[in-house]
Amino acid sequence: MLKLHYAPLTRSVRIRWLLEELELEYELLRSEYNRDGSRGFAQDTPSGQYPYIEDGDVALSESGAIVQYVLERYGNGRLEPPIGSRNRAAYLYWLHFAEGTAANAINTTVWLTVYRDDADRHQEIISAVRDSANTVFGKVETALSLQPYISGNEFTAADIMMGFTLGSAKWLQLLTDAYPKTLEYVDRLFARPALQKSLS
Ligand SMILES: N[C@@H](CCC(=O)N[C@@H](CS)C(=O)NCC(=O)O)C(=O)O
Repeated sequence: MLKLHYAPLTRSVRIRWLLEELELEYELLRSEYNRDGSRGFAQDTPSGQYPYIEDGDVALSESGAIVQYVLERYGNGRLEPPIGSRNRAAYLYWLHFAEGTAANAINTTVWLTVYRDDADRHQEIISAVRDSANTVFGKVETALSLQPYISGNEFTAADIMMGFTLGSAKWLQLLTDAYPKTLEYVDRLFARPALQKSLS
């Protein structure tokens, strides 16, 4: 059975959410997040980070890679548009945009405001990060003005990747009511039973 190394409020929520949406059986190896921000890779998992999975002789980290692996192995076509279909490119874009681009602003904000207590000495960086986050939210708002989910009319794993990122942005008060469609989208995603279960 697939094992998920999980700590609350980390990116491992994405994987638990995915597994719950797919109604797969899995073993949850739960521990608390080590808040020692003085170094990276400080977590109690084989990779030093969350999430991390073990599935037979496969071991994997990186939430985007894990999402793709789980869908390939257990998805049976669920939660992603088929290869070659109209929405596939948009799906891949948002699936990777979450960690490749959108997470940068979130990571820097967490670093400066959660792990350090001298944010007031870094106002220039904080302001640049806010601009970059607003560009991200602008792109999301535009996508959601065309369709209910990030890459089309259906809920997919790209919503799982982006939902965690945008939920973090809301929690950090980076995502404001200047982006009403994005806020409504985040609330809609957070109302899903599979995500609610993954937060406990
Ligand atoms: N891009 C990676 C980021 C992994 C990551 O930074 N995980 C955080 C938790 S959300 C972590 O474990 N950080 C602790 C550390 O590096 O010590 C992913 O999407 O999995």
